[in-house]
Amino acid sequence: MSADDPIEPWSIDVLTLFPHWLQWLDEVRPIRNATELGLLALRALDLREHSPLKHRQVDDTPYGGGAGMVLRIDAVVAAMEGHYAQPVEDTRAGRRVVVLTPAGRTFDDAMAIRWAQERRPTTILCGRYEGFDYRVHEHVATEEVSIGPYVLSGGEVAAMTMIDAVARKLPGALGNEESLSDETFSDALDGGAEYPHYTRPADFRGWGVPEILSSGHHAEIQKWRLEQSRARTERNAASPEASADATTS
Ligand code: 6GU
Repeated sequence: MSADDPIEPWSIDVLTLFPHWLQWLDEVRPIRNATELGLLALRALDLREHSPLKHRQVDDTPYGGGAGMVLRIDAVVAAMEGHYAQPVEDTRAGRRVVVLTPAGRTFDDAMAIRWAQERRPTTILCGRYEGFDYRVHEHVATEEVSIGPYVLSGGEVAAMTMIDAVARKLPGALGNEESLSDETFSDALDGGAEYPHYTRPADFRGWGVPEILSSGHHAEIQKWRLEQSRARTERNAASPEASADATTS
């Protein structure tokens, strides 16, 4: 396949009890660009829609007792088979099926880059309550992913976070491709923090702009930016107290 061959849009489906929450994504500029360029096809699918149970029930009390409710395996499989019109095994063989959980592997920039390169059709399962019956992880999902070391009330915000991060990696999603190569985590900055940016006015309430930026010495400016990036990376890797001190001085 040559680079000029038309490519299928990358399909990302989010299975959730609250499909309308995902509407936020439609207004995010890089995601809109990727969609309009035919690179991305996003859908929010209703987890309740195909429930075989009375009142479209999807959750139940946990075996073994304990607090909260657990999302049922039969409801999840019914939703998957209803939406994809094929056995869940076939969907699992053809798509990346991500179950969102704070106990999963932490999503990072390297993962975003890999996903955006592979463009493997993806389904993201959003849990609520105590999460999914573990058979969803064992027999439906291909991987467990978290967005960081804290617990959210559900997976929807995590799904939107990940989709935002991957969509902006697609070619043409950002107006200006340079913004990708020089941003935080990029190789150009050794994986570190982005350098600070300033714009007019040059003086605001006595708060100035580093003089070097108006010097016109491009090599010097590059050097300054790299130094700033390194210092900022170190500062924010240190204790929260040290970071707060450095940014509020
Ligand atoms: Cl993916 N889900 C939930 N519920 N909490 C999280 C998370 C995911 N990632 C970090 N915290």
